[in-house]
Amino acid sequence: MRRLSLLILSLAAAAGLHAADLTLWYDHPGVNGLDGGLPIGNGRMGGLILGNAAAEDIKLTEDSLWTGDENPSGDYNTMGSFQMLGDLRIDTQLRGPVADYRRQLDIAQSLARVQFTAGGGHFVREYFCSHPAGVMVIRLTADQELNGAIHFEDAHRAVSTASAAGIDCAGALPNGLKYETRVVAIPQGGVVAAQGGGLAFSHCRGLVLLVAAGTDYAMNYASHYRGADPHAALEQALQAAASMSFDAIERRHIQDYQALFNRVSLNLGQSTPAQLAAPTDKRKIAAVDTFDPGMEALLYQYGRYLLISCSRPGGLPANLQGLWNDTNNPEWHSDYHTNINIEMNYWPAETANLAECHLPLFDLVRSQLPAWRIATDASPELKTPSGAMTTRGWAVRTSHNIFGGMGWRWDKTADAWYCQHFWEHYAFSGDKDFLRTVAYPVMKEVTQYWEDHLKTLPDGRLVVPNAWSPEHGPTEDGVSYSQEIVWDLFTNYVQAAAALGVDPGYAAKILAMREKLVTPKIGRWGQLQEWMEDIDSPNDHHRHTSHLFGVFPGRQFSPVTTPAMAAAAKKSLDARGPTGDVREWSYAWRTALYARLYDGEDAHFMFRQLFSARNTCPNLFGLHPPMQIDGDFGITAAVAEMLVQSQAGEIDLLPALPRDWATGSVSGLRARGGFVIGLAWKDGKLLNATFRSTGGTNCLVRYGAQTERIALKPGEEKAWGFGNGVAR
Ligand code: FUC
Repeated sequence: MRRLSLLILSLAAAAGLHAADLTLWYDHPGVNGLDGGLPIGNGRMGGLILGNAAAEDIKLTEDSLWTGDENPSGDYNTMGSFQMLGDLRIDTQLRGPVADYRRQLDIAQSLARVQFTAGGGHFVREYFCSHPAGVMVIRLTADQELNGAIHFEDAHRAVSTASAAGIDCAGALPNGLKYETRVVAIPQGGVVAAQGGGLAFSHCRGLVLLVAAGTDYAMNYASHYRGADPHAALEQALQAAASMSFDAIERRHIQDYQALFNRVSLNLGQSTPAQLAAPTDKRKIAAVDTFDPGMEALLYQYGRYLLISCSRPGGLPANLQGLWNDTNNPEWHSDYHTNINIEMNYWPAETANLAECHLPLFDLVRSQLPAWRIATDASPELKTPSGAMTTRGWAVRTSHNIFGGMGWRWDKTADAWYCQHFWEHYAFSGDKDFLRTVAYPVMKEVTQYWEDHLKTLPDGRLVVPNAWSPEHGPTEDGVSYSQEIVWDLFTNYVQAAAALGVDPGYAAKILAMREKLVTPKIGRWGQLQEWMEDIDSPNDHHRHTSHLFGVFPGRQFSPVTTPAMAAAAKKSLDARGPTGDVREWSYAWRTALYARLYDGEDAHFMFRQLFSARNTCPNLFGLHPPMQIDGDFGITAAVAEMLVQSQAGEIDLLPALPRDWATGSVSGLRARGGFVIGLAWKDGKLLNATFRSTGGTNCLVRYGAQTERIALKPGEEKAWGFGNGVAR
């Protein structure tokens, strides 16, 4: 690679962000909450904006509003469920029919907006949910007087009271969880008065609403997952917000949001004027078959927008619906589903430069461990191969809540899958404090669990006993999904111990055990076997691709290190195909798998399926019902895998660039080892690359057959140029 003395091309400029490409917009209100509402959130509190002109109805949520408890039975029916907080209704008296309607979500700024004309007047509504202020803010403005009413309808029938200070609604769920919602209305001109549990506003030039909500949930087993009554915190947040101007709260919100969002830009080319002119719901359908570069970049960035909006330090992690809900009986309880879904939610966190957003997952898992240990120790299903009850470590079922409660079948190796996330957070950042104090204790405990629970076959090899390849096939020893996850755990554990310079003897023992793990075989039709016996069918189009964990998100197999296994994985993946029992998250996983197998065309094909009406709603959420948000996050992770990979001890540039993405640029993608990467390419050839060290000092860079070792000082940035471009 030739070093450029001058960085000719500024990657940020090359990215040429077009505001139109970062806006979802519609010419009509949303029909239902989850599939039509535009999601806003500040990590803890969420809203779905339907945008009806005369009668706005915002579906409000708070991430800790859950029924359920520790659920010792493990019965899925009694585990509890994520709830809806309530409906915030804004009724406006409009004269005449509505015209020139537009509803939009600008993900470059995290602002939603509805505008229309009616009765000769022009009306605008702005909505955002501020993380620093801890409140949702809504502003109504018009070029004529605003008159109407505001009501909050609690989803659990708690009664609202109203006074000049606003609406207050406090209640408790059957599990004793206390919650409260408050709405403050600040008129510009005109008056606001209490009326029938709500507020009436009249003769206003504008109206600002501040909404705050909270519960007494605490992520702490010792306090039975209960903490302070929410009232005081709500009062404080509302008073602070009310003392600021709308513009000042909005400015602070945008700054806070953009500090995360602006870290990554992606440009895959220019959409046509016709594509840009189409509303998002129509545009996305067309994008299945006709390449729409702006729409593809939008879907990538939407995953980042959603993660910033629903997973902020101090709050709970993204659940099966992120942070959004429109019912008290969501599908699958809107739970934390361990056999793909919650992990997929966090696949983009590191590569998409949102590492802080990963933290709620670690907080929740650690807070559940005392309860999970008790349940694990008590379960006869989790005896060791010698018949003893568990004494070290923990396991987790397929579903869990936020109170230490779990439901459905044990997902035997999900404990080790969770450990992968703790490890990855370190692998990208090199943060030894995090590794020492947070990740390593969790990883070591789960390693000990597997030290105790692996079964020795007569030939001395080790298997996970009685496991299930998620939701597919028999329950038996040595299924590839579980073998690969334990391989991943042991590999990461050994590296973690070495990085910290601790437990060398134990790490050596674990490394020796890893070498004895049964690894997947190549079967009769050349496939990577899902089970120890060669029973995979080439006609099986199951939605899960669990046996390919070792390709992605694992790192056991790759075209460079294990070409035969990579070829077998490709056979399996091709056979699973794009049709049959395939869901939006399945396409995201398949996209990432093809990317890891250096197959940009198939990756891109799978990616585009997410635009189809069969897979996503008009608001680009996973299809409803059952609504799941995992695919939105999974696809963001998969796009990064198409552009930069770093799992194999080297940084691989443009490993799976599809033909349609011939010319483009990206900046801000993170790579393991402590690097931030920017790339620009043209006609399928790399033009230049920048590497910024965030702690990393040395890495091997691959571009096709070429490799080069680069050295950087922490904080240093270097650029390489390639003239007219170099082919991979
Ligand atoms: C996965 C799927 C299920 C369901 C669940 C929430 O485990 O296999 O079908 O979508 O997620």
